[in-house]
Amino acid sequence: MTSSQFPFPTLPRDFVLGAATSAAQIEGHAPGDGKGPSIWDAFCATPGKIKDGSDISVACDHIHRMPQDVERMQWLGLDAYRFSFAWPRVQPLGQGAWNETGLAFYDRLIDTLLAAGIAPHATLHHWDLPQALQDLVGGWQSRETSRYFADYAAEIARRFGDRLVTISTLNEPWCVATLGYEMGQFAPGLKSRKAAMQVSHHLLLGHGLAMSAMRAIGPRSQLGIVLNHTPAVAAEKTPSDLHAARIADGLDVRWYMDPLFRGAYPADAIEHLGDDAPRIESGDMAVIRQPLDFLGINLYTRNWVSTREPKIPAPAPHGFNDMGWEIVPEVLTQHLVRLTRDYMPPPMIITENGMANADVVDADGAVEDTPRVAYLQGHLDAVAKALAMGVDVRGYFYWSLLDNFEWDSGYAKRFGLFRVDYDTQARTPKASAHWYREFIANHKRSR
Ligand code: GBH
Repeated sequence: MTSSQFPFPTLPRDFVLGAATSAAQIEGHAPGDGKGPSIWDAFCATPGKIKDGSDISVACDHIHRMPQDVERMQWLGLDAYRFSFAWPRVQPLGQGAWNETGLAFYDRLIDTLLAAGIAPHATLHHWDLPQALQDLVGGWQSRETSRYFADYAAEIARRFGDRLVTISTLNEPWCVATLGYEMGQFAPGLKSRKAAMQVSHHLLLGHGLAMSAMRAIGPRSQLGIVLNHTPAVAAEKTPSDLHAARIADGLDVRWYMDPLFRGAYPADAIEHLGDDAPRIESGDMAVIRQPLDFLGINLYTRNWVSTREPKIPAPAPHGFNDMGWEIVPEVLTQHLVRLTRDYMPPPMIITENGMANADVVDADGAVEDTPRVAYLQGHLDAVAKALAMGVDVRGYFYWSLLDNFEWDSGYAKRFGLFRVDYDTQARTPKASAHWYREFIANHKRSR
């Protein structure tokens, strides 16, 4: 994979280049180590929920292969690695006793990263809620969970706040609420918009309570949140498409950004929701709106909104990924500019960006994934363009380091820089890994 075909974008000297994973998607189980079940274990055990019928009991077996996986990060030359703590590994019931064996794993992971010169960036909740909280109080449908989450956050800040560079409270609350409680596509699999919107509020409340609890500990880590944004674009400039795109934006981008930065849910979205709007107690919005040290943005694609029948298809000059998501690198530039203009956010980090690809393994075992190289190059270039326009973005984490458990798609969709053979657990760097490695080496030379 040559740099002449995919030229290296120029980024600032101190720009952080990394890769990301999450606990439920890579760790797997180590029987007898005290980890409690999460709602994703239960969801995987429900027939028909995971497309290939798989589960997360082994995944990438990272729990047993962590040191070698850190060596792979070192081979890539990563500045930083973003991982998540599995709440039920740390605190099996989501309240009460801490699991020292689970905490010791993350302690080793962080020290191994630091010894390798890789900055650890952690997320507290990447969707694997302790099943006990789901059973006991209905998970995020209850405000109790927001309070338990803050206790857990404080414990992590207390134990690891001297070594973690950043701590993000939540990963993608939109996915948790909407995909988990409205669409039934993710755990716990409910199908109620009313429940989903209440959940979104409790997630934000949990974020706010966790921020306060962690600030009280005074960790050295920067504290923030990670949001996923799928910018909505009207297919035609008709009142109907423009209105639909506006509502989609209100329920995705503004639903989370407005409470965090303006202290209120967007009025048009509240009106659109009617009876499904969440119940808010006095003081909640002040808890949610507190200064963030950084804002993590996950961006994969845009939302092409067409209300005409049949729908106007997305133009997709760069095609679609293996999930069927349109590839539109320029949306990343446009969206970073828009967030800066509308919210004056703290420094931003691209905490996820990547693509699933039906990778081709050659006869000699090499993994050919040119579309991923193009995606990576295109989006790093989009970040460089946003920087040139004055946006404050400090880092980029490719999703994902490894092929892994892609939630309801099981193991069928591959986002990794490394291919994982799930029979042998062998990892093979793809062409994109070689390109990213050369790009990072080139970038470091220019420092
Ligand atoms: C992330 O979610 C997750 O954080 C990560 O765990 C996951 O593995 C990764 O992405 C890949 O899925 O409008 O139909 O074109 C991203 C979730 C992806 C949700 C894009 C909205 C829009 C699809 N978002 N999606 S569409």
